[in-house]
This record gives sequence, structure tokens and C-alpha cells, in this order.
Amino acid sequence: MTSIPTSLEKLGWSNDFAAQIGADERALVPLRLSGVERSRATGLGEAGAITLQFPPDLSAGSVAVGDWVLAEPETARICRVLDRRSLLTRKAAGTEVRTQLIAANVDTLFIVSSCNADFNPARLERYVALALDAGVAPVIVLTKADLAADVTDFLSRARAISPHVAAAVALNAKSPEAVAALEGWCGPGQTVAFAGSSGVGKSTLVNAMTGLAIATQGVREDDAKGRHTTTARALHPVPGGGMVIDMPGMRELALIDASEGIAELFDDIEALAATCRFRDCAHEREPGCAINAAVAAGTLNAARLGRWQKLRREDEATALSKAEARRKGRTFARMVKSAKQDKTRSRE
Ligand SMILES: Nc1nc2c(ncn2[C@@H]2O[C@H](COP(=O)(O)OP(=O)(O)OP(=O)(O)O)[C@@H](O)[C@H]2O)c(=O)[nH]1
Ligand SMILES: [Mg+2]
Repeated sequence: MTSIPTSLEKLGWSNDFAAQIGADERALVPLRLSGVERSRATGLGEAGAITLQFPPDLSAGSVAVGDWVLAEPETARICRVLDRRSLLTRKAAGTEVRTQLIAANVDTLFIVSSCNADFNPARLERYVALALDAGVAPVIVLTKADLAADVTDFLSRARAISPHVAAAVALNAKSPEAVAALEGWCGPGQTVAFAGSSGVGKSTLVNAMTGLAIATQGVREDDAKGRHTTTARALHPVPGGGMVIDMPGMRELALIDASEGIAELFDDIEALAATCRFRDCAHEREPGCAINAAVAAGTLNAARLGRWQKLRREDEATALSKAEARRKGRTFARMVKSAKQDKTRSRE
């Protein structure tokens, strides 16, 4: 394993974090979470890697890899999570509408896809919206360029996703040149994270950047699908400066509270929609619909329009379910409160 940097700056510490430490917190130790498990976490700090315990009022679900925390040196117990520079989240799997934290204090999200059957604009758009919503720069990384017949076609389709994609690069993750292609985004003080489906080469790239030997695995030939080799998110130092987060492959990415990211991703369509004759235009058969006119004129891709509508509908449905859950929660809390009052009264 590569040695862990000893200075906090090398781990991504900056003045924004230092400024948050109160006068009564000077005895606490700042640590950056490099791994989070159900009942404990690993923190990197000046003394190296430490196993940290959660206090009763903080669960593993409220922190993420990349977070900065303050911990008690004697007990190794986390006292407080420092305000984040950025936070990547998604809707947790399952029917309940719940936010799951993915990674914190990330500067650039490398959205990885292979130049093969894995390439899917709808999926890439979700990752881009997620990054934009969190104020993280999205960079699309197309791997397995060595196996593709026409890499430029994949690159142009990736660039067409949104003008807000910071860059799209194609590479062979196993070649010695791969690191140089990504170096521009990862330097001292920077944190980058790799996200994407299983088997696209995230860990292969993390290994190339860090000199580690994280397990990587072959892909099924028939459908280009990976097998979920990486099972937990982990933060690693890059010897030349910066930190990198490897993540398990995501089967699907459901967004939550990402309406700003979706609007930014599709801001050209949003601007067009604002010029429709009717403010509540559904872009179906209304007269004066600027969206339909653009599709008819060939300046707006109908499939991309469909994906914008789908993401917006999904986002609205999630927001509604969340509001409903909150309302039910409040009703339940009121019921409990009034039941308690009734009990007290009946004793009086
Ligand atoms: N030829 C070629 N093979 C690659 C490339 N990138 C990754 N691979 C291979 O693809 C397989 C999967 O790579 P991993 O790095 O394990 O993929 P991953 O994205 O980390 O997968 P999960 O951990 O399951 O999410 C490995 O056998 C890699 O050697 C590439 O650019 N070209
Ligand atoms: Mg992996």
C-alpha cells in the first residue's frame, strides 16, 4: 500500500475547513474519512489511518467518504462532521424516498463508461445532472478505446450530452498514458471520484493513479456487463498530489433533489421552453410551442427531449413522495404527542 500523506493539506484540507473549528474544539483531531462501514469509519490524518467510532447521534448514513470530521483523540469517537464543499447524493434503492450520501468534498466527478454496449446517453446524463447539482465538475471518461472501432463517434456522442460537461476523454485504462489523460484534474488539494457501471475500469484507473493494487476483474463477453468487483467506496492518496475516490459500480442511478442539476444539464431546452406561447405549455400539441418547432426544424433531438421530460417527471414524483412522507411523519408525530397528552390527562 502507498504511504498515507502526513500533512492535512495533502489530504485536501483547506482554510474553509480550518475556519470551522471553534475555540472549544482545538483539542479535537481533524480526519478525512477514507472508508465508511455500518458501525465504524476509517479516518486519515496527521497520524495516519485511524478507526473511528460513531457517537450515538451520528450514523454511518449521515457521513460519506471524503468527509472531514473532528474526533476525540482518546476515544477515536467522531464529534462533528465539518460543512462540506460539495456532496454527491442519490435516491437510495427501495420504495421509501431516502437520500443516500455517495461522496463528499469532491471537485471533479469522472463519469466512466466503456466504448461498448455500456455507453448509454440517458445513464451518462444522470451522472452529469448529479455532478452539476452538487457543484462538482463532470468529466466523461470513455474507457476501452483500444477495443472500439470508432472512438471519435463515442466521443462526439459524449460531448453532445451537455455544454456543461467539462470534458470528454477516451483512453485505454490499462495503458501507461491513461494517467496523463486525467492528470489535469487531479493535483494537490484536489479530490476526484470515479463513478459508473460495473466493469468499466474505475478501479483500473484508480490503480494507475495511485500505484495501488485494488482488485479488478474481467467482464462477461456477451453483454459487456461487469460483476461488481469493488464493493465499498474508498478514498486514496495520489502520490503526485490529490485524492481519488473509487466506487462500486452502480446498477442504476436514481436522482433526488437534483432539479437544479437537471435544469443546468438541459438549460438549452429550458431556455427554449421559456419562449413557448403558453407558460404552462406541455410541449405536446399546443400552438406556439417552441420545443416542437425546434424538433420539427431539426435543431433539437427528439430523443434528448424525451430524456429531459422523463428526468423532470421522475424528479417531480420523487419530490412529491418526499413531501408526502414528511406530511405523514408530521401527522404521526402529532398523533404520538396527542396520545401522550391523553395518557397524562387520564392519570390526572
Ligand atoms: N482492454 C481494456 N480493458 C480494460 C480497460 N479498462 C478496464 N479494463 C478491464 O475491464 C475489467 C474491469 O475493470 P475494473 O477496473 O475492475 O472495473 P470497475 O469499474 O472497477 O468495476 P466494479 O468495481 O465492478 O465497479 C478488468 O479486467 C480491466 O482490466 C480498457 O480501457 N481497456
Ligand atoms: Mg472497481
